[in-house]
Amino acid sequence: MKKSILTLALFTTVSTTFAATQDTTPSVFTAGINESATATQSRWVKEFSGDKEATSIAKKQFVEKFVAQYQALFQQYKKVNQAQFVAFEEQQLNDTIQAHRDASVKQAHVRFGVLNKNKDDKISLKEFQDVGVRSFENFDKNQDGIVNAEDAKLETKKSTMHGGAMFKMAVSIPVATDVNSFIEQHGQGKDYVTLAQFLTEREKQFVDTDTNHDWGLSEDEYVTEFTQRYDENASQAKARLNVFYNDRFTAIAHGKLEISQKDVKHFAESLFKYWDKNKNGKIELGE
Ligand SMILES: [Ca+2]
Ligand SMILES: [Ca+2]
Ligand SMILES: [Ca+2]
Repeated sequence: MKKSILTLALFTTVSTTFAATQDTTPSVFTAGINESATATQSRWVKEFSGDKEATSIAKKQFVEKFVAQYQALFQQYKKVNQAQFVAFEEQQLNDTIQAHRDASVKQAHVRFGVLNKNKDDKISLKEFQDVGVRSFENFDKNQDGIVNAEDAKLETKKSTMHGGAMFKMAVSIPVATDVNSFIEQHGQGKDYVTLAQFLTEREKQFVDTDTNHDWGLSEDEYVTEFTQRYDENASQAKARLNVFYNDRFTAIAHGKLEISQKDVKHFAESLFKYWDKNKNGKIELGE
C-alpha cells in the first residue's frame, strides 16, 4: 500500500512550476530535478515517507530510505566505483522513463480523441484553436484578452506545494498550471500573453505538426509530434542527470575511488542536515 502511493507520486505527470523561484541549493543536495527548494523538501517528506499526506520525516527514516535506493547495487558489489554507481543510477532512470513514456504516449492518444471533437479522423485547425481559446480563458481571469499580473492576483491559490502527488518527473513536458507559468511559457520573454499571440503560436504548432499539409492532424501526426518532443526532453534530462550522478558520487566518495554502503549513509546524513534547516531532527514542509 505504502509502496503504491510512492509509485503514484513518482509517475504523476503533473508538472508544477513553483513560482519561478531560482534556488541556491547546491546541486548535490537536490534530487537532481529542476525544481524549487520547497518542492524538493516536499519530495523528501512525501516520497521518502511513502505517504502523500505526510508533513514531516524523521532523520532515521530519511537516511534508511536514501540508503535503500542503492540496496541492489551494494548487493552486487561491496565496493562501488564511479562508473558502476553512475550506470546503476542510469539504469533506474531508464526504467522509470520507459514506463513514463509508455503512459504519456497513451495519454496523447486520449488527448487526440478529446481535441477531435466531431470524431472524424482528424483534428481541424478550428478544433485545435477552440481548445486553445478555452485554455487561455482559464488563465485570463478578468477576461480582458490578455494574461498578465492582474490575472495572477485574481488567481485562487491552490496549494500545490503541500498537495499530494504533484511531483515533477525527471522528464516532463512543461504544462502551465497557473498564470505565472502560463506567462513564462508563452510570453516569449515578456510579462504578458495576448490571445492573438497565443493563437498565433498555436497555429504555428499546428502547421508544424501537420506533416502532410492537409490542414488536419491525423492521430498519427498528433502522437508522433508529442513523442518526438518527449524524446528530446528525455535526452536532455538524461544528459543533465549524468552530470548529477557523477557529482553525487563525488560528494559521497570524498576523494575515494570506491564507496561502500556506509559512505552512502554518511552522505544521507549530511543531506538530512542540510534540509533540516531548523535543526529539530525532522524535515518539515515549509521549514
Ligand atoms: Ca475533427
Ligand atoms: Ca486578463
Ligand atoms: Ca495532416
